[in-house]
Amino acid sequence: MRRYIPVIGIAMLLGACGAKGNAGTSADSAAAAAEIPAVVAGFSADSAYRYVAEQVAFGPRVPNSEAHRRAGDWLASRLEAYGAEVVNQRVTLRAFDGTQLQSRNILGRYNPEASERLLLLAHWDCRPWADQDADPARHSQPVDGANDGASGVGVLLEIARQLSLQAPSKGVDILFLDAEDWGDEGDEDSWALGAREFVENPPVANYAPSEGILLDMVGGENARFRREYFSQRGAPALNNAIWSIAAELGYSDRFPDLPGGAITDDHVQFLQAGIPVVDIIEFGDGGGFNSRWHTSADNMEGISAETLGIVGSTVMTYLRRNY
Ligand code: AHN
Ligand code: ZN
Repeated sequence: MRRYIPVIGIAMLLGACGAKGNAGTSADSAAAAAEIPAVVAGFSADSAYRYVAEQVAFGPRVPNSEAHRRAGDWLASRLEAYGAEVVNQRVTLRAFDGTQLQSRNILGRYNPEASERLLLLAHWDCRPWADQDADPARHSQPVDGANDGASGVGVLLEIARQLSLQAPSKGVDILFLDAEDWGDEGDEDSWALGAREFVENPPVANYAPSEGILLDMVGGENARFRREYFSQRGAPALNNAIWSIAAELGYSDRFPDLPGGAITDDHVQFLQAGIPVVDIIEFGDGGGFNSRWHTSADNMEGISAETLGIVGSTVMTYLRRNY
């Protein structure tokens, strides 16, 4: 657990501000609810769970592997089947250890001409090493990435299916990023290579989403999602709106209004480019990730349809109300 910085002092201050903002927002929406019925967004937790299982069934989606190639084709074909216009960004990226990663960012677009756009994203690659495993013999083996990778993508595939049933009125982009997890614990810049490439060389001309939501490790049993530090600092309005919807839906126990860690993840690349993107990522009471993280136990046994449903319903409700 070395890659988030304990910023408890500052983060607690932000948490206090966030709580104030939230109180105002819930009062406003309670008043509005008396006049217009709240949007109840459709989202199937069981469907999201199946999309996680289907990814895991390919085997570890480690760049340069056959499982990775086949899963990439499957993800693009799913987005197409759900009515998105798909753009593939294929690029060779150099990892910190010199490995050339045959990478593929997969973008699925709804209403591509709309200027107001919500970007939903998750990484789809798997870490090649279970280097947090208690058994050193397993450190050289890849992870299944059921939670770390497949969970966020599974929720987004279900959102794509929902959009095929009811099209959004504005723009929505679903982005599956590659080469997030081939990183070095001691080097912040070695992670999120796919996100860096996408932000620096977008595969779509003049690409400028209004805002975005990153899902990372959103399938753990009984998972808690605290307000991630960079998200709250760089995109407070969006973060407040998401935590407020979660509370409204009755999920305050899973989305506690508490500061989380400062996590180097795909969203940081977007924040640095001035695009407000928040990270919904498990950060528990013990102050860290799921205990299966980067271990051989990050498999389907650790995946909860209930958690996928809580996160999916929260994001889907935000989407339906605003896009
Ligand atoms: C950390 O290692 C703190 N990582 C956030 C990026 C990540 C890795 N997400 C999933 N795996
Ligand atoms: Zn990881």
